[in-house]
Amino acid sequence: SYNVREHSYVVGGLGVTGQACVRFLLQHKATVKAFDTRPTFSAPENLDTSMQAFLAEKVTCRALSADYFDGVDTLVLSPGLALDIEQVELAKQCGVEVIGDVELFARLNTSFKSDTPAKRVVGITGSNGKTTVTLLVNHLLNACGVKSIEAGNVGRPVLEALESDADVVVMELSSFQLETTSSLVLEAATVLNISDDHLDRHGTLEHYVDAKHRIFANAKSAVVWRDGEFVAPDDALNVEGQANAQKANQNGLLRSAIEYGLGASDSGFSIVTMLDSKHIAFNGKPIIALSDIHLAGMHNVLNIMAALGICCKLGVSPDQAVKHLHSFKSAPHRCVEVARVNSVRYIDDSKATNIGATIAALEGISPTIAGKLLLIAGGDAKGADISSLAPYLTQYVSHVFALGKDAHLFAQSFAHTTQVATMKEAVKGALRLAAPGDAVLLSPACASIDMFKNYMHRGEMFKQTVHDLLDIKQEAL
Ligand code: UMA
Ligand code: ADP
Repeated sequence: SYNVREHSYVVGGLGVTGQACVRFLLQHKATVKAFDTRPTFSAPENLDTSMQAFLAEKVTCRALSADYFDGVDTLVLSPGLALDIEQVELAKQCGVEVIGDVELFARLNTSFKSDTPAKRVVGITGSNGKTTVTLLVNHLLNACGVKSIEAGNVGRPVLEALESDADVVVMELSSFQLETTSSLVLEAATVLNISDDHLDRHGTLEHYVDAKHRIFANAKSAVVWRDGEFVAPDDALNVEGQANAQKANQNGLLRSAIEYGLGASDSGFSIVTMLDSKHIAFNGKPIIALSDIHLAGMHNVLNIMAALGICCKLGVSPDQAVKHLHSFKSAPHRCVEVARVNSVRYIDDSKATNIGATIAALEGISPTIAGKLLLIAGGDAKGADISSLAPYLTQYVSHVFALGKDAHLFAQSFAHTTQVATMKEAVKGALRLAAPGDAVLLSPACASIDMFKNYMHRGEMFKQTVHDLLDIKQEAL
């Protein structure tokens, strides 16, 4: 069994993950010190005294000395830090094992408390929809009487979930977290979809798909989008992926998979038409009408199917789970209407930080509006090929207001583009063109960090600017 007291740790990076790791390791009396690569790193406020003492004494923000890893056996690396930075190179040269907090969770989950059984864990990854599906699974399970908690990329560090009293952990896993994970046992795993994202860090699509497919390595079952590319355990791109696929097959992963899609099928989830209305069906039997679903867009129908499939693998039947869909509130900044004035809708989809998400928003929203679609986009494209958006812009969008570092890429891809310097300029420009029936959509296809603190900040700035320019009083909402 794995005991943290028998190891000596370095925690790399002191964001949400790093702080949770330090707190956990200190509490369980492990030997630990930490580094952060930001010279400007400053300790957050309201820390307990042991954390304050730790931060004062045991944190290095300068270059690491050659003997820094002497006596250390494990580096727990934050997902925001890449595996090829010099600190990690040094650790490897010193024979130190590099893992992430999810791997630490995996090792501890089997042996953490002798009196409580290991938590059952399900894992959700993909380019888009992870948070939605994670929150939805968690909601449905709790509504059906299974004590579960959401954790991982969704925001709660996984070690906090380990110490919670939940029986099930619904884990959102980013490709960065999966890169440093090798022994996580999952009751069910899914790669929702794959589109260009984070290629600035993973280099190629092969590496990105590879990282995502690590989710299947120790999974007992898979939930698979029938029409998706690179989402099935045996649909990998290169040798490492193929080896994983073979291992997965030996584990019976494919045989036990639940498939889903928007076409017809007798097994898994599908769409059937009954009395002129479309329904989600499970094993051929209708379970809910699409008209009874309040989450906008067909991409959300896929998300719901994936969530129902995962619940199913934890013993909650789709019939039972589907009754609680209506009480699910989607997370903010994901295709949320923030104002409607003179029959113009203002929609915040700031969470669309890659091309796939923006395409889903365009396809999902355009059938629901009578007039034109005015798009505010741009930011840091993270190395993605913005020109691949061009056909969708041509089909759905009448004008783009492009912001940020990579605004020029939009201008190069789509003739009806105005490059703007601020959110205010973007909203003003859209207001000038908007007529009744139109929608103004913020769905950037890019990260926000070049101009905003994060995507939440960008979404709030959009809403605030819309409200200011339209003179909407907060109380009136
Ligand atoms: N950083 C440094 N030096 C350091 C440590 C961090 O420069 O020594 C920078 C990183 O480059 C990054 C930022 O600080 O820009 C945060 O990195 P981090 O590893 O400290 O991140 P955490 O605060 O620990 O948050 C992480 C996830 N963030 C990332 O993977 C970048 C959070 O996902 C997650 O909620 C949290 O762990 C809990 O598990 C956020 C995210 O943006 C929402 N994820 C990306 C995405 O969804 O696209 C992958
Ligand atoms: P993630 O956690 O993977 O970033 P979110 O659920 O936060 O996913 O959604 C991010 C963005 O992707 C939102 O703009 C949302 O509208 C869009 N989106 C959600 N589900 C899907 C899907 N299945 N396919 C494509 N885009 C999606």
